[in-house]
Amino acid sequence: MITLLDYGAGNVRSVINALESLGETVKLVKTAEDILSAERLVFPGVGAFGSMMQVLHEKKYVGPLKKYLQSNRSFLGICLGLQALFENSEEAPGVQGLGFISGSVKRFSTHLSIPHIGWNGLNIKQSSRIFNKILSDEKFYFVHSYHVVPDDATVAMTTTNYGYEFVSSIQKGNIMASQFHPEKSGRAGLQILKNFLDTSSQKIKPLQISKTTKPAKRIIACLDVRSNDQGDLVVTKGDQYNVREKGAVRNLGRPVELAQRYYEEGADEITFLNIIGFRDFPLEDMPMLEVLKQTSKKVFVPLTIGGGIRDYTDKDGHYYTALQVAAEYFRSGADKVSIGSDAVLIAEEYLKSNIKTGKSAIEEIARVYGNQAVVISIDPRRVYVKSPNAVNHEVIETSDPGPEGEQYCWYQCTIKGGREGRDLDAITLAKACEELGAGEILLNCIDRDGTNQGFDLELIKAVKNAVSIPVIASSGAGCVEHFLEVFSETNVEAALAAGIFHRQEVPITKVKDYLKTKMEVRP
Ligand code: 1PR
Repeated sequence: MITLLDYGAGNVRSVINALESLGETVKLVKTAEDILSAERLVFPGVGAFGSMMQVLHEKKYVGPLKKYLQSNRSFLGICLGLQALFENSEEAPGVQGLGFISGSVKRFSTHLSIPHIGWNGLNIKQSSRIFNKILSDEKFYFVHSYHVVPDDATVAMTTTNYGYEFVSSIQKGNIMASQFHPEKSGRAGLQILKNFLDTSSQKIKPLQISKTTKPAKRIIACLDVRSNDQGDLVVTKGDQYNVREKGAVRNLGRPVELAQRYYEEGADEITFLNIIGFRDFPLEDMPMLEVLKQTSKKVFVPLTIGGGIRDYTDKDGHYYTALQVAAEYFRSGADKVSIGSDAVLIAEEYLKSNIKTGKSAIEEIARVYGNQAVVISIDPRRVYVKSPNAVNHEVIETSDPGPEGEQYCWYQCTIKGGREGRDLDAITLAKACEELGAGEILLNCIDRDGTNQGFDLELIKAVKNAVSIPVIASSGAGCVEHFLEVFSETNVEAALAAGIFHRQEVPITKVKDYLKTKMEVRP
């Protein structure tokens, strides 16, 4: 039996699933007494430091947590559960943490994209049973904008490099805590959890003396999901967003099975897009929630879900906010939500006055679940123009001229799965969404989608250069060389593909094998 502290924000389901997959029974903390009587406690913090401490105070957990830590019983903090152990955080000035470790939590100050999202390595600084059977080139999943700075460097169990070296986990007696997410770090992460649970095992020597770790480029498998004409939920794939062939919706497999296959083949993340979510109310579309629940029991890498995340009034007149819709997805196992159509409408409204209301779906979900949990999915289409001043949009010069020899183009945002073009360009949308608090951009391209012709590098460069949050390049991957091209010619952190994986033309293992001698990828 292991006790887990869920204070109500974020995806604790994944931690529970990971522990249960290792044969543990998980007991959730319901009262302060549960903390005091626990023998092993896991604290997976998600969201923001200030709101976490507020909830811990409201539930009267702060005193019991401090007592538990002082008693030196087995403890594992994850992400914010590590940061909570410190005295304070730049994220919430004036708010006191648990103060178990002296030091503070600071925001990253680096030229690299913030949040630090993705897979990175560990420099082991303290021997610990937790590294049993962990290979030295293993990578772990990070997602954070802040990192801990202990006053006493000897508490560091590992460090990691992201622009500079930061402390990525600590160990003080039986208290361990990591900034990375073992529950989302595939096989290696499950091994770390297993080692934590096995309190009888011997300490082992450090595996690495000193090494500079590097963030890995991520390879993401995307599953476009919808019901086919028989009412079955299927993975489909379009050509330039048309998913029908001879009138019927293409059926490329079952969502949970395919997700599991991609996980086993080494996908660094899985994205589900409910491509007709804009039509229906997603909370009525229970199969999608079920897909997430089932997948998160078997797949231990980050899961993103998109489609239909917006405010909604159902047929009985009940009003649901986008935050409530997102909350349901997080509870079912999602780590991030992706907002498509609604992001365009939100940005249009925001750009009229440049005043943040704090009430848009982007702002609300980011406030509660953290910026890293909000991905903006952009569905742009190229529009050629004769001169850079022809339209009031961000226009780029293109080396791929239009049908009438046009040398310039802009990228028009669309909504409702490409069905409706808007008077907004992709670069302006990306910048506006970053200002509103989005943590990542999923950059599709309708012209390239399903064509196997390679990513639209001009679009990707233009958007990536306009924002400082991570960008996922999407649409058009046809061979392994296209991944090398997008990573060498642009600064994107991740590349996503669908068709080549579904049709088994290029398996993920082949992409990784090809890239591994040329750049940092997760093994
Ligand atoms: O607008 O918030 O309800 O979200 C709907 C989501 O569904 C959006 O993220 C939108 O991109 C997606 N979507 C809507 N219609 C389609 C369609 O195909 N008819 N799919 C669609 C978008 C694009 C990619 C695709 C890549 C890679 N799919 O994610 O997987 O282009 O494909 P490839 O490697 O085969 O070229 P909302």
